[in-house]
Amino acid sequence: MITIYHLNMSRSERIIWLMEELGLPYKLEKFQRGPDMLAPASLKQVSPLGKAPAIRDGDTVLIESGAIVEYIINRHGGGRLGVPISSPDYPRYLQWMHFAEGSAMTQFLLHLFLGGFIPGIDQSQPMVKTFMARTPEMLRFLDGELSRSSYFVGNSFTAADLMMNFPFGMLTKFAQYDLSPYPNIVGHMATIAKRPAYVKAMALADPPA
Ligand SMILES: N[C@@H](CCC(=O)N[C@@H](CS)C(=O)NCC(=O)O)C(=O)O
Repeated sequence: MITIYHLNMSRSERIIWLMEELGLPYKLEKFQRGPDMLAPASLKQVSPLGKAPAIRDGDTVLIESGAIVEYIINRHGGGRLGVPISSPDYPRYLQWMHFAEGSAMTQFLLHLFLGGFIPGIDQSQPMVKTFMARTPEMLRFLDGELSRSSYFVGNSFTAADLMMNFPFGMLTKFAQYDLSPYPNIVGHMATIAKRPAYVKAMALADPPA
């Protein structure tokens, strides 16, 4: 059985959610962020860099959420929630699967850190302004992409939606970013929030205090 090493308020919610979507059994080991919001040192016992998510499947330990999602879908999920290479939707699927961490999280974390999470950043610096302005630019682009369909790929929910949901949640919850000017993104988040597997996974990932 797969063990998920989960850190509260973190990307490891994706893996719990995926297992719930696929109806696969798993064991959950929880780690709690400290007052500094960092992971506890004990997470390094399973994940060399001390980050979440990590999973163990027999002798295999995997880190990196996108890789974990693809691994579970292909090795344990019979390809469900993935898109086959032969499908015309495959290129878009691949793009959004990687965009979530490679581009969206990179930009949104920069926004969080430059935008006040790290005290003392000079907001008037041209480079800071440039990087901050890239957030609405990216959101406009993503909102436009979601104007074609409620989902990132085709007309049904795939793992690409599961990957892309966390960056939006991170912006609203951590950076208190107002997404209301982007109705298609807000609509995407609302559609996702109705999924029973999502509701169950979020309650397990971050139970109310
Ligand atoms: N790209 C990695 C990022 C992993 C990562 O940075 N995880 C964060 C939680 S969202 C973490 O463990 N942070 C704790 C820390 O930095 O101390 C992935 O998607 O798995």
